Amino acid sequence: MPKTLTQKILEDHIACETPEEYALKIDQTLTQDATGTMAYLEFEAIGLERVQTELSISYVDHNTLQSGFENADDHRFLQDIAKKYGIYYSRPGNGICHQVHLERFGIPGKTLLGSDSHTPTGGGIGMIAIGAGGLDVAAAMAGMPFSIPKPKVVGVVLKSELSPWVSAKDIILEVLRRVTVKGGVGRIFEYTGDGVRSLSVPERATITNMGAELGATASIFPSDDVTRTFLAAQGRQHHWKPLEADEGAVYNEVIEIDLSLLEPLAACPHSPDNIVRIQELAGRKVDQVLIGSCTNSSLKDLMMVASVLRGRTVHPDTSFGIAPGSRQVLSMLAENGALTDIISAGARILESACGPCIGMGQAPRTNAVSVRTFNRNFKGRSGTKSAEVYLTSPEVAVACALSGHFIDPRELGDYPVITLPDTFLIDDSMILPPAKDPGSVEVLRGPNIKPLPKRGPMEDTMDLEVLLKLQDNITTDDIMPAGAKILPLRSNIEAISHYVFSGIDPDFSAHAKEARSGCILARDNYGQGSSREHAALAPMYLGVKAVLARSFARIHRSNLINFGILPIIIDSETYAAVERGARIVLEHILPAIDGAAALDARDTLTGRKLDCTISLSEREREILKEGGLLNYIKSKVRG
Ligand code: MIC
Ligand code: SF4
Repeated sequence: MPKTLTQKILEDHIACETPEEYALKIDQTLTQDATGTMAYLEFEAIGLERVQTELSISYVDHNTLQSGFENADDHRFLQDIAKKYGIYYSRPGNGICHQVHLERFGIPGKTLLGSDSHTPTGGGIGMIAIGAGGLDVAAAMAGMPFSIPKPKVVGVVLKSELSPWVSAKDIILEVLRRVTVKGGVGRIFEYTGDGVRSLSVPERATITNMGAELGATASIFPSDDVTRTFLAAQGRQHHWKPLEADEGAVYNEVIEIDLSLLEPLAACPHSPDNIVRIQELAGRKVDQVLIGSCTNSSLKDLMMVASVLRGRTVHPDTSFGIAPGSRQVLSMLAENGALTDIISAGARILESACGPCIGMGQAPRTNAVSVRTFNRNFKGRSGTKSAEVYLTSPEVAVACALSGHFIDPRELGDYPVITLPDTFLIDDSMILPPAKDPGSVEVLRGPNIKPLPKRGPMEDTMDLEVLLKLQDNITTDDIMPAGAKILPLRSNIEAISHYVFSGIDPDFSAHAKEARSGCILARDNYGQGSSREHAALAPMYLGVKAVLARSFARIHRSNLINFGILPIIIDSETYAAVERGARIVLEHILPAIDGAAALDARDTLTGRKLDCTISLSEREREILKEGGLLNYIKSKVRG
């Protein structure tokens, strides 16, 4: 039976299998600082002396704006922990985790679990790379397999080639247009067809990166000659092996895209699937342009940008910033002179880090139109609530920066010819190896590093106040905002809990604490976006015990279970019948978790019986009964 590439890699990694799930052996893990501090506190709590993976690496790229001691304390802690437990440490300034991982560590055919939702970027090099909460990554570092619901495999057949000025970003925006931000849940997107050959590894990675915005478990490209060329340029040809789907492999669903018919596109505010053609926006004023992020900051992207900028100046009314994806990219731009073109054109050069993508600086002005090559444009994520953020390719972004308004980049004339060198600049001196003698490492913990909050075993009865009634597609940025002010508190749950849902209801935290035990009511795709487990952990700390929604985003649903919060499925009628402020009593929770009885749920204000179900895998049942994954792991270790 011919197999898909996804099937082949998954089968190579199955540690055990149930009718609903695969538990996968994880070869590599990555963390970034904003999720990493918690993940390593959790790894410490598991109590092992060394990580059990083939490779684990800790990147620092999110919290690099050091406006107080907090981030610097976290960096120190991460560096010591890495040294002690057998983890590589990529220092701040070395680049964005996904870009650096692709350049220096990704290996075709391997599995990668990362505490960042854009970990699937690694699919660009032929990995099954999956984003997860920090606790799941801690468990993987401890050698435990990682479970995923058996995915549907979607074959995305790319035909023909892109026209000039149309780029990889437009391919994934087209997929988002067709599939939407919830259409990828439970699926792995496997790219095939003759169009694949014309895309370089970083271009493929732009596409797999934004598979996260589809809600997909992962996205993957074959490992072919293009992959070999990329690895050879990185001095890692020995990591290459050919990998592709068998001829005649059958996919659960198929999407066909004729690349030659694509046009430059944009995702309009405030969702990555709100897609229009650039031509429909033409002429609208643009106040800010930012190029960078793990989606579009490779050498090729920035060489193209530099060559368009050469000899030109940014529009006087447009603020323009560029954050190269890695130190390698930045150094190579500096060496070949492209950086001078960028600087001369008036761009502000930002650190090789996430920066404005996660609201760390460069918040646009009030009511601004901001064009970004990033992957998320959720309301308020830029740091300015009234800003309108559009997501585009670097081609569109640079054209807008020069003209000061939306413009189809095809109006700029001939597309620049970019030839990339056969060998890239390799300097791993900012990647620190772990200590040979871990016993000698002392872990410094600044005052920002607070112990993990705990939760006891699951209760059988709950009396919950409905703290909020929300709509579809609530993001983890809505639940637990990021940005320069809040991100530094990621290792301090008490402090960060004050900001839970603060963009929606500034009194939420105080109110939830007062209510003692509460729940959230929502519609579809609750918890889309980031992998931040703080969006479950901080609500748990405030007494949130259940979320009642029509459906959940994959990573957030796992995070809820990992922290002992019940993910309860409701129908539209129940949603309509329950109001904010209502009290819901849940009874027979434990048998309901076991699947042995129905969950008994009542709205005590109206007396109405509510239609609520909990659908769980065997493993999830055990975790929830223990009150979360950490308790579960400890109970396993105790035997
Ligand atoms: C993001 O893009 O939202 C982040 C910041 O990278 C998050 C992780 C985090 O919240 O720390 C992600 O995508 O998982
Ligand atoms: Fe960083 Fe933005 Fe990528 Fe998240 S999406 S890892 S914040 S660059």
